[in-house]
Order: sequence, then C-alpha cells, then structure tokens
Amino acid sequence: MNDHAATTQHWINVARHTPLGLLCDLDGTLVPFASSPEEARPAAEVIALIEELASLPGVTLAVVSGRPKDWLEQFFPTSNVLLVAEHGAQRRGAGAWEQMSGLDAEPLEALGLELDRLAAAHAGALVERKATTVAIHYRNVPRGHRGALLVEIYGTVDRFCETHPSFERLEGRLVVEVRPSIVNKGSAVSWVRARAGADARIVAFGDDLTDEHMFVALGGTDEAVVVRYGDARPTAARWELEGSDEVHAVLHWLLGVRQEHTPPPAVLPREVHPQAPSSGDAAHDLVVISNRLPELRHVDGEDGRKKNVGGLVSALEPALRSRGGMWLGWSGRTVPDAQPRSAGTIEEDPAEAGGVQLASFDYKESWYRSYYGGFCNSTLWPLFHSFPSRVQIKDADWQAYVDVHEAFADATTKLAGPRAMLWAHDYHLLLFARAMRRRGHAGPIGHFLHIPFPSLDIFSMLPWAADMIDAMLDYDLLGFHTPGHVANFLACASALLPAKVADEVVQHRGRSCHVSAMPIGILPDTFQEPPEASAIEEVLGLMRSLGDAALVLGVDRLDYTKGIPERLNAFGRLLERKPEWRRRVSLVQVSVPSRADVPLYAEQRAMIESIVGRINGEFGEASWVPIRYLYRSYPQAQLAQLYRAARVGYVTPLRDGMNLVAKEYVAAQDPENPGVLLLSQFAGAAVEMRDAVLTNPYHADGMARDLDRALRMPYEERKARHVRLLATVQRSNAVTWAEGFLDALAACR
Ligand code: ADQ
Repeated sequence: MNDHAATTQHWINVARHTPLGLLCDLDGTLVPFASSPEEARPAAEVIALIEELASLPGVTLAVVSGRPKDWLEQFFPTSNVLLVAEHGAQRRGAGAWEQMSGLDAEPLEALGLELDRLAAAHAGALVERKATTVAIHYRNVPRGHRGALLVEIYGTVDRFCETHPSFERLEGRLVVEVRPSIVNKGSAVSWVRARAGADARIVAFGDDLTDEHMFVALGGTDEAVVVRYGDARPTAARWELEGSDEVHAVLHWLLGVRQEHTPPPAVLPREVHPQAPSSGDAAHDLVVISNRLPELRHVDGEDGRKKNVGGLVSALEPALRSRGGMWLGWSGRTVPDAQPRSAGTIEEDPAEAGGVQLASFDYKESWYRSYYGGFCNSTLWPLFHSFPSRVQIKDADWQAYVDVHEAFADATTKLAGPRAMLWAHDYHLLLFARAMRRRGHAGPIGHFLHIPFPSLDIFSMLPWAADMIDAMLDYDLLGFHTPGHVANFLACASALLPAKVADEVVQHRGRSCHVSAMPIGILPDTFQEPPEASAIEEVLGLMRSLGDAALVLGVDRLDYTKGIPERLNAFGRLLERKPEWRRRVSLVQVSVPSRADVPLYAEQRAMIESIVGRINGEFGEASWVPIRYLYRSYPQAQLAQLYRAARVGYVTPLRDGMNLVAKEYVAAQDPENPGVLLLSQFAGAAVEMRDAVLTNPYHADGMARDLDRALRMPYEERKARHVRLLATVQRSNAVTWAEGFLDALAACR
C-alpha cells in the first residue's frame, strides 16, 4: 500500500470508530480569521455540518473555544453539540452550563482596566473580557506599531502574573490573554471522553498554541490535527491541514463515512513533517539570540519598510522556519534607566524578517553606553582583533556586560521551552550559556563567534579572562571561523582553568564543551542574479566616470580593523613607485557607516578622508581622480555589479574573523573574465581562499607590489585561480553552514 492509500485507510478506520469523539476549536479552525472578533462567525453551512455530525449515533462532538459561553451558545443552541468555553473554564453538557471549580477571576478586573488604558493609546487594540479571562487583541494594530504595544502589554501582564501567581499569560494568534493557570483546553479531552465512553477514539482539531494543550492531553489511539496558515511552528499534533476550508472538507467527508457512503476524500490530514520537533507548550524549540536583530531597511514603500534579505538572516531563515524558531535581539531602542525593563517582546511580523519571527527588548541607556559602546565595542572588539593599545578596561562596563546577559537570559526563558535549542551569536553574548544554566535550562546551547579569538597573551589582558572562559564552557558547542581561533581558545582554556582539553572537547566542572572551526559562507548564487536595469544604472554611471581606468575596489564597514588607511596608503605607494599606473587605474572605496557614535570610528573616518584628499591632491589630474571614496551603503544587486566590474577586489583587513566581502567578490565575477582577489593574510577567509593573492596589510611597499602583480596578472592565471576560489566559495554556503552548526549542536547531546 502506498503512503496515500495507507493514510486514507487510516482515516477511514478513525472515522468509522464507535464511539468517536470530535473536538473542534472555533476561531481559526471552524471559522476563518476576520478583522475583529465580532466578525469571526461560523457560516450557516458550518453550523449545520457541526449539528449534523453531533446528532449522529456514536459521535460526541464538542466545540472547544476560548470564547465566552454566550458567544458559543448563539450558534449552537441545541444540546447535541457540547460546548467548552473560555478554554475549559465553562462547559455545557446536557443542556446546562457548569463552571470549573476553584476559579477566582476577581483580580482580572484591575488588569482589564490597565489594558483598557493601553488599548486607548494604540489605535486598533481591543480588550476583551470574559468570565475568567481578559485578553487584548492587536490584530488591527498596524504592523509597525505592534512591537511598541507588545512591550507595554508584556510589561503590564508580566507584572500582574508575578503578583498573582495563580494566573498565567497565554499567546494566541495576535492576542495576549491572561487566565487562571488551572484552566486550559486539555481539560476538555477527559471531559469529552467521560461523555463519549472510555473506549472512544478522539480527534481534535485546532490551530493555535492554546490548542496544543488539547493535543498533548490525547491518548495513544487519538488523533491531533493542527490547522496551519502557512506556518511551520512546532506542534504536538501528528496531522496537519491548511486553513479552515480544509477542516470543513474533512468534516464533510467524516459525515459521509459515518452515513455509510464513504465518499472519496477531497482532502485528508497530512502527516506533520517528521523533523518538526514536537512541543507540548507555547514555547519555541529553537531560539537564535544576537545583539542586533536582522536589520529592517527603511525605503519609500507603501508601508515605508521592506525586509533586508542579506546577512545572517538569509543563513538562518530556513533553519528557523523549519523548526518554528524565533530570533531574539535588542530592539535598537533605549529607555531611561529609571523605566522598568521590558523583555521578551514578540514582534509577530513574519513579512519583515524573511518570515522569521522576531522578539526584542529595549536596552537601558546605561547598557547602551557601558555594554554596547563600552565592553562590547571598546573592550572585546579591539581585544579580540588584537589591537591591545585600543582596549579600554572598566569595571562598570564589565558589570553592564554581566547585567545585559541576565536580561537576555530572562527574555529567552520566556520564549524558549525548557529543552529548546539555543544559538547565541558573537562577542556580545559570551556569558549567555552561564546565565541560562543558572536558570536551569537543560537544552543544548551553542555559540558562534563571528570575530577572531585572540592568542593567550592578548586575551590575558582581560581582568576577567578566566571567568569568561569558565562561562563560555557552559556552552555545548563553540563555533569559530578558523582552526587558528579554535587553537587560541583551547590554549586559553588549558592555561587559565583546570580544564581538560582533548582533541576539540574541553572537560570542565563535569561538563563537556565541543569547540569547532566552522567557517561561515555566503549564498554565492545571489551574486550572479541578473540585475534590474535600475540597479546597473548607478554603477554604469560610476564606471563611465572612471573612463578607461581599471577599477580596484574596496568595500567595508568603516572600521579600524578593516585597514582602510593602510590600503589607501599602499595604493598611493603604487602610484608613486609605478607611475605607469597613473591614469590607468582608480581605487573606489565604498565604506558603509558603522558605530559612528564611538569616538574611534569618527577619528577613523576623518583619517580616511584626509588620506584620500592627500593622494588625490598629489596625483590627481583634471581628467583622472585616483581615489573615489563613497561613504554609504549599497543594495546587494549594486554591490554585485561593482564587484563584477572590478579588476581587483582589494580586501585587506588588519584582522577579520572571516570577511564576507572576499567571498562575495569571487561569487560575483564573470567566469570568462574574472578579476583578482587581493586578500589580507590576516582575514579568516585567507585560510580557505589560498588562491587569492595574499598580502600583508601592515607592509605598504609589499602591498603596493602585490597590487601591481594583481593588476598585471595574465588571463590564464586569473581564470585558473578564479575557478578554484569559486569552488571554495560554493563548497559550503550560508544555509549549509547554519544547518551544519545546528546538527553539530544537536549531536553534542
Ligand atoms: P563584518 O565585520 O561586518 O562582519 P564582513 O564579513 O566583511 O564584515 O561583512 C560585511 C557585510 O557588509 C558584507 O556582506 C558586505 O556585502 C556588506 N557591506 C559592506 N560594505 C557595504 C556597503 N558599502 N554597502 C552595502 N553592504 C556593505 C563580522 C565579522 C567578519 C565575519 C562576519 C560574518 O567581523 O569577520 O566575516 O561577521 O561572520
């Protein structure tokens, strides 16, 4: 029997079973979503279908909803249909309503008033009161405003639940609800079974997280069917349908089977993808944590926003989507220190981050100064890039670093299940696993460091060096870009702690931490996509202005680690030593603004502008500008065109974890006429990209010679090097990197 036939037979057996119990959620399951709770009403045919099913001999049918009893009763007045209202707090069996015993909803009155005040300040928000719950709906709040409202809702609701521990917060679809913790839809399962008979086989249909309680309460021969709306969140259900129309079709078919004419099924529940992890509660099974969320670029679109398709989000999106994961980070906003912290706020806006659900919280102003500007960017960034003279060390910054980890851990605890897989990113979150372990998190926790890990002598400058390594060993997996970074970390672990290092596993305090080199990749094909005419126009204009001069291209975030002054000076040295290149070559340096409010970065910018001015003043002519300096960001399609037009990709950081520009440059080349990659030996990318022309950015004369060699490289050599470089870039990409990390993390346990 093939899979389809087996599924059909399975469902025929279920449908024919007597006694049969059917539990149907209302909103999102029997009724499609509408723009207000009032408009979401079951159609007359659906009511008739439910009534007919409920009146069949051997069938017990309950509509199980979070709605109040009066709402349900208006559609299902006859007692054939059992009703479960307010998630189980109220039930109608044989005609009479009963309330679950031991419920005291009085404290909700005060919460309702607070939520009223919030709703009054946010157009579209709506507070709904029921006998035992209060809910705030934000479906009609414009997307861009939901995040701010949610911060406030969670602040209010979490404060209430802290002072009233017998209540809990519940996430529905674009609604946050508070109800007594003893109430949930799971209680409907035993209640229905008591009415249908102990040997009943029960089928439960539901779409949202509140229905998961029903699913986990089912027995071994029962069936749970999750109703999806294009999502893939983890579920305890074995089966899935898409939208309420498919639910109606299945119920019709069930009716036919029970009436003995077994029509061919138009649609049957499909098995949930076996890889989707199952979770019995509202929590996510994978949470990615980073300082910044994927950036939203502001454009003049209809709603003023559009998603950013580049960077880490494209690497992680498939993994997050398939595992129903979520991404937690800083909102990008700060709040005065006196204001209470609001953490773990769900920004449910799938369209804005490539379909990835986001959660964010605000930083206190002092955290922004001392954690972000201080310990992250003035201590760890220069230290890890081996710029000891730029390192600032302050007790207050370290304290803020510890505090922000506590805030991240608090927020994560709210979002993640107790066994969820957690993946933290970069130097902002080195202590995160420790903070989570202290909260009892039992699931796997991994970390990837995007920047280099320094040698022991540099790392030891940090007064908290041993403590930091100790905290990092609470991770199950530490990923680095290169074997050199791994070796540095292992050397620090064995020198600073009584830890046992064997191969790439560190044993310490009875735990094992795996340490591994996993170089990040890009999505190379996206740099070969044919550009839209508008994308080329600007690049063509730039190329026209260069005339016949060959293009040497630098592209970086403006950062002192990228070696931009050194690169410019070496270019000046080339023009000085090899005058034959004057008028025949131009350097275009594109620098995307970065950390502009950190003083060192402002200085760096001024220094670059002065070097550009000096070289252009010294060598420039009326018809030729040696260096064009563009202090701006470009969309990827334009960057790809610039890369392709460049004879030399001039990628010369003083130190870099990896350097994606090097890979992007290779990916964008015309294979029939490729340019040459001139790459710093101190970029992590140099480990893999041995066919680049490797150069020492600290040695201006040497770099000028290497640039000369790159510009003169014969066609055959250029092509042969490019073929090998491209194979390297294609060997692993951003998505395989992310999947590889998560597989390795799972394998650690
Ligand atoms: P970065 O220091 O930001 O990343 P890099 O790897 O080069 O360095 O990535 C920069 C990204 O920004 C590239 O994707 C590039 O296309 C883009 N970019 C640069 N200039 C731009 C411009 N003017 N306009 C638009 N886009 C621009 C950190 C580490 C690196 C590590 C990455 C990933 O410092 O060593 O490679 O993370 O792990």
